[in-house]
Amino acid sequence: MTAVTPDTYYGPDFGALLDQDPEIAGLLVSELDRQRSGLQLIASENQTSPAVLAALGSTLSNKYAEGYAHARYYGGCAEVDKVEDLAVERAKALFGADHANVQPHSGASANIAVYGAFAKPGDTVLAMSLDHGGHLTHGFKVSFSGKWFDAVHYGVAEDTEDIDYDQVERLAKEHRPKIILAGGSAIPRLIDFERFRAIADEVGAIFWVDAAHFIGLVAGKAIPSPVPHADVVSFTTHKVLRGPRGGAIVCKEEHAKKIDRAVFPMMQGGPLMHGVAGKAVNFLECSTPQYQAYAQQVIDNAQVLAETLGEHGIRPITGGTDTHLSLHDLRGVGVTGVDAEGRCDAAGIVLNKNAIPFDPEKPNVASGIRVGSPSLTTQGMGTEEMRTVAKLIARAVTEGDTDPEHAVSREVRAEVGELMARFPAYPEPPAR
Ligand code: DSN
Repeated sequence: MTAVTPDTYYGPDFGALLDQDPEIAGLLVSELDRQRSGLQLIASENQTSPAVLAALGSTLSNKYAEGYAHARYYGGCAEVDKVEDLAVERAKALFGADHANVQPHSGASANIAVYGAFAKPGDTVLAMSLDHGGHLTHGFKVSFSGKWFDAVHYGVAEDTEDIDYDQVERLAKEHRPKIILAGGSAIPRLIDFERFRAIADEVGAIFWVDAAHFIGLVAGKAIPSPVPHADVVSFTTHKVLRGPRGGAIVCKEEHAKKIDRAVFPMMQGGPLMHGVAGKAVNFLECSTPQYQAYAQQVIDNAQVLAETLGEHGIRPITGGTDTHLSLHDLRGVGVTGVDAEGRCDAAGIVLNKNAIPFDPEKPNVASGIRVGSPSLTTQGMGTEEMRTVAKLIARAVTEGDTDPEHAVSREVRAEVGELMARFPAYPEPPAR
């Protein structure tokens, strides 16, 4: 384990934490150590910058700022008003949006606000089913969204494994939903926003895109944007986008008041101003040519990962990916998702089991894995390394074991270690 020193962790005044609470300080360091010692392939994770971490660890955490900039319910908000103004202006510029709300604490919170703005309990919402790649908050039965709204679900077509747009249109005409929602957590292909818009217009529905997974690629201009087509776009700021953990919403001007009122006071109290500052820092980072190069590399890397895993019999759903993630069917190699996840974990490779469309297994077993390239791309790996990573995943999945002491686990872990040494996550900062 890395020695605990003030310089080890990228937070302001780590020394104070170390003195006061060595137990928690030690856990922060051992988590950093974990992030540094394995391949992080969870498609929804990334490694945010030291600058964003500094904003998150700042005294902005102390400030109550209920309301919006220049219209707060507390005094002393002059400085945080400037922070929120910057975050909002940067978000609008980055996404070409009429309006931005940067206060949602998370993606789920942002989604609650969108429902709150446009629907009442009992209203019908048309969204992608979770087992075909949607999300819990898109009407899954045990989520608030499935309990409070009448959720109707579309899925993917059996032959293409991509969104069945004809089904979306058929269900929209049949159920006349208040909202049509596009997006999800395991969709490897680009979404046809024009087609969704046309369907929503035909039935008079609000068109909402939950862009949490891919908004970072949109910010980097690597894939088309939903913003010109959708009434409202919700997203998280910590996935490909690489900002702080949090949520945000952009929308058309006509919906701005509704969205703001739904975030506060309907859904949240005071915003997390340190998080808002982190979002502002991130939006500025995303406006650079370096970020655009990263976004394109994320896609190039994901495509090579998907293709090479396919060459090892681990078939990519839809035949590949246009984005940062691929979903793989393990039935060809006779391994379940839960076993694959465990075998990879034992070999120093962190990824998640995932249901695949029409999965015969239960979700906690699953027939697939989901693989994402953002973290490794942030570490500077390119397509050559992705071929190596895919081979290591394939070896761990097909020959490995959930026992970290198994020979294959040890061998793969040693190769992972070499790769991580060449492309470290959070390299040691230069001595000051
Ligand atoms: N849990 C996130 C994911 O992994 O996709 C979505 O909320």
